[in-house]
Amino acid sequence: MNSRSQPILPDRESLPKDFGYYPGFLDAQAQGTLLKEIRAIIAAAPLFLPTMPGTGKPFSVAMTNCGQLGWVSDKAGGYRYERIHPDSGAPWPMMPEQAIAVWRAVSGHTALPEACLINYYDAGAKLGDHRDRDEADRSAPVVSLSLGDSARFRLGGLRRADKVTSFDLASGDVVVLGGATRMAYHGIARIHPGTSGLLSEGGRFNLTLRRVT
Ligand code: MD3
Ligand code: FE
Repeated sequence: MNSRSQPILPDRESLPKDFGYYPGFLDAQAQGTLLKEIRAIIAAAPLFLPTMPGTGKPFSVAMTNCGQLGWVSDKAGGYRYERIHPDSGAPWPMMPEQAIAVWRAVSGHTALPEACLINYYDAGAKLGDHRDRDEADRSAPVVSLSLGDSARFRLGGLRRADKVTSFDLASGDVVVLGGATRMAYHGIARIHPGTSGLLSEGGRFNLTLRRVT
């Protein structure tokens, strides 16, 4: 997709029943407000590049967190949740009330999120297919909010070999991964540069709200 072509939308019949898909859930004003909150979080807790357990190879996606717990990874310690930023040692900034309001509206879960991972994709960043298995509590859904350039999202099944459905996530879209889809393989194949004017620098933010403990 280039900035002139249309995003790929999912065939809604083919989506798993426990995949919640809310395209355009955040309007332009809500996206702008949330973006300001993200800018303030990054000023206090700068984006960092996690590294792979064992190899130390850096991710192409830059990350930071807000909330009580944040996801981190490095060569020696591997994937895990921590209460503090890996570089500054400071506690993570508070989760924006607006993000918590989205969780309340779509998660169907009474307990509030403990962690909010903020991913930043520049034009060349991608996230290989994986499952989210670093949370002790996998009964709660994961709620994802997209801001900025569209991204080609890949949703597979519980096994790596299962069929993959691909479609674009656009600025303002919210998706909810509950039930069986909570443990499905998924990834971001590519960013579609120039598809949103929200970020002056281009690229895409994704927020994932989670229960961890
Ligand atoms: C499907 N993030 O942070 S969000 C991640 O757009 C992650 O940054 C991607 O995968 C991103 O772990 C995808 C949508 C998402 C999040 C969690 C899922 C889809 C999921 C968990 C299970 C299945
Ligand atoms: Fe994931």
